[in-house]
Amino acid sequence: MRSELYIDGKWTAAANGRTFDVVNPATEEVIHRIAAATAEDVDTAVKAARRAFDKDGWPKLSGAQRAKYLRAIAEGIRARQAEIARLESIDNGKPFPEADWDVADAAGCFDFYAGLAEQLDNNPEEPIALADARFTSKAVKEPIGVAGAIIPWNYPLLMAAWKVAPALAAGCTVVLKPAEVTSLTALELAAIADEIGLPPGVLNIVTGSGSIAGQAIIDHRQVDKLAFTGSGPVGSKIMAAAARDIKRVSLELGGKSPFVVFDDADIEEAVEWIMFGIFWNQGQVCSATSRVLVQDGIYDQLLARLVEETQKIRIGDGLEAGVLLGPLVSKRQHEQVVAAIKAAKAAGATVACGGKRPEGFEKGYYLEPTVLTDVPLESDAWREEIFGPVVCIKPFSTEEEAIELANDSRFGLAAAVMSKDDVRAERVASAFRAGIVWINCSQPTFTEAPWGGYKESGIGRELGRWGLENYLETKQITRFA
Ligand code: TAP
Repeated sequence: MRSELYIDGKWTAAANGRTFDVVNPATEEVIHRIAAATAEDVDTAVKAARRAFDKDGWPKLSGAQRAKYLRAIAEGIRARQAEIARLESIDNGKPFPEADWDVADAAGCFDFYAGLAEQLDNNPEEPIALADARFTSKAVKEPIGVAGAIIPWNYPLLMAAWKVAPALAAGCTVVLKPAEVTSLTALELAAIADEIGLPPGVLNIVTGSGSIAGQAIIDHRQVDKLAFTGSGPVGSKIMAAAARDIKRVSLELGGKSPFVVFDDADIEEAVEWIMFGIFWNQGQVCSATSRVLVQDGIYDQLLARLVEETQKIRIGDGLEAGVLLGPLVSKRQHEQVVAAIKAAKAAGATVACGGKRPEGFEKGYYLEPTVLTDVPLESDAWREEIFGPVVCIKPFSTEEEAIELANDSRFGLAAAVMSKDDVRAERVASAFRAGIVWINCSQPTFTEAPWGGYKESGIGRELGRWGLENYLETKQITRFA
């Protein structure tokens, strides 16, 4: 396990020598200590990234040359997939098979953006037809510069890949801050970048707190672009900081995504997707379909099956074979989710199952998967992101009512609909005010497809070619005669 900052191609302690503890959420034990970056460390990292961009020539490499580095990183991740997945599981709590999946996905993300980096060479400029024939014009794409990336704890390595891969493919250099509670695998990414010979300064990883290291990144004048995934309040702070010197910003924030199930749906299939949509990763997923709306013809039967299946979920340490639900990521997150369930009950909701620490688990941040009914429409449980294994389920009668309830949210990250009637499913999909819509499923995520939200769920799109655009400027070059 690495414990130092990775700045300018070197491993280094924090300027003031401070460290923070890494806690395994399954056991509550301190398993490691990591350097806590200061503003001075962030400044050193940004200056290294600046030099790598302005002087050392990273953006001047061809896309094909950068692609070689990205593919080598992907290979490096794959070569240690099981080891990295194990670290992810003991750091975040997620079951090992989920962590293993994430690590493979992160490698795939580097491969995908290697392909897009190569394509930049094929289309270096776009001719523009002008009405005035005395001029000729073209548009070219150029990297923005130094990107500051700040990521959350729910998909530690994958979120790093979603930021670093497109940024490096575009020709940007990066200073990345992982979440304090899950920094281990970002440091492994730095180790891999180092091993494959990524030039110094191109990727810098500064571990530490949001209020010190994160704030220093967003405040730094020499950072050109901020890419953030996390909570709405921090997203707002980032936009405000970016406004001062007009940094480019992309934000992927929270959600309270609806899942509308019509009464022609297969109940068993619906139950499976509902559970996947809220219990995967302990429900700590920005796009989790946490508000389930079920047409009244099948509501009672579906609820009974959902409760029955939810109670069968095997809870335990993520490294234990067969475990489907690990602990929540931290003590703080556990307390917040328990408080949200308590508040839901006080507001009138009924706990159909779960809602408490499972029996036999004295240690670890465990929580039973929870189904809430009778949740008042105006309550926080219905409106605010809980970010835990807690689903609210409600009946509806008509398609219009379902759409109105689904869209009645300040968020708009994702939405799902299930029906055997394809025309209806497409109609509802187009009525949803959300950036990602799933028909007859929930949560599948593809590196090739755009990811991001409407309304307060964020700005900009990650993944696919849209993810690359996040790190590119467009320049117009016009010639007279
Ligand atoms: P945030 O505070 O938003 O943390 C996300 C990242 O931002 C972390 O790396 C964090 O660092 C950093 N950060 C915090 N304050 C910052 C600042 N002033 N300047 C720059 N960076 C800063 O999320 P959280 O506290 O971990 O979780 C709170 C809630 O956010 C959760 O309950 C959940 O509802 C939501 N959340 C949403 C998502 C997604 S994917 N939408 C992901 C995680 C959490 P530190 O963690 O090191 O302080």
